[in-house]
Amino acid sequence: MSELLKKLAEDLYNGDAESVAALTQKALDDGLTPAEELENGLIAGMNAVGKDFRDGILFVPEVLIAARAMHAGMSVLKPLLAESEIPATGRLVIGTVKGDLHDIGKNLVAMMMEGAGFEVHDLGVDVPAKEFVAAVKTKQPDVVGLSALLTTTMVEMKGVIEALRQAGLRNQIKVIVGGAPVTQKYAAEIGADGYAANASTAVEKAKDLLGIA
Ligand code: B1M
Repeated sequence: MSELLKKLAEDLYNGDAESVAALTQKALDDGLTPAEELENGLIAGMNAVGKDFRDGILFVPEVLIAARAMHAGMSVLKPLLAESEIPATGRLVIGTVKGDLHDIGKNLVAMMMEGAGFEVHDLGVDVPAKEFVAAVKTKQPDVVGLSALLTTTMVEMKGVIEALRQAGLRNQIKVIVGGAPVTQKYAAEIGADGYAANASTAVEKAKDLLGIA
């Protein structure tokens, strides 16, 4: 891995938002692709944060500062990830489920879907089932994307699918779920149409489900 990406990951870990934004831009200027920067710089740094958070070396305030640095890097990449020369291929409503405040992965999925030509309606974080139902009625999406990062909140996904069914909307949309604790097996159990492990496979899955090449 290049020294620049290593430094990017380190500065993200340390929560230096200004440097993360500058290095993300520098790496682009040096010819690195947004995907390389994401995987080996920003996400690598955030994975190190996650590990030390789990092990009690970092605490919520430090993680929040690292998340702010992640957002700073992502905002540099956003125009590139969301750049689309092709017309919209579908409409997506996306959100992080009720009780869950993690938005970095969900934002990445939203950016990459936009980049693939989807019209994206992002409902944000901590979104109750009834808000997903209301958005399906007003925005008429083809796909609903649900994100959850906690084992305690992933169960909310089932509630959203059930609420969509009760509102008579389930058959008119495809539901894709994702987030660190979510698996293909869990997606099948709760009756989602698809599971994606990361943002680029989310795009592939959505296109697949809609029959778009
Ligand atoms: Co939280 N947190 N957190 N946290 N946090 C995790 C998730 C945790 C694994 C950390 C750990 O212990 N190692 C752990 C969950 C344990 C569990 O449930 N099994 C945890 C915990 C416990 C908590 C709190 C409960 C801590 C506390 O308060 N004691 C608390 C809960 C708050 C709440 O939500 N109610 C909490 C709080 C926070 C912060 C607010 C401090 C901050 C979030 C800031 C923000 O998002 N704006 C935070 C962070 C940053 C993390 C870690 C470190 C990083 C998450 C992240 O952004 N990763 C995380 C540890 C980890 O995951 N390694 C952790 C980078 C991002 C690009 O990856 O989000 O996985 P990810 O998204 C990926 C894929 O999952 C997938 O694609 C994305 C791109 O590849 N994906 C989808 C995601 N959504 C998708 C949707 C799709 C398809 C794919 O289709 C629709």
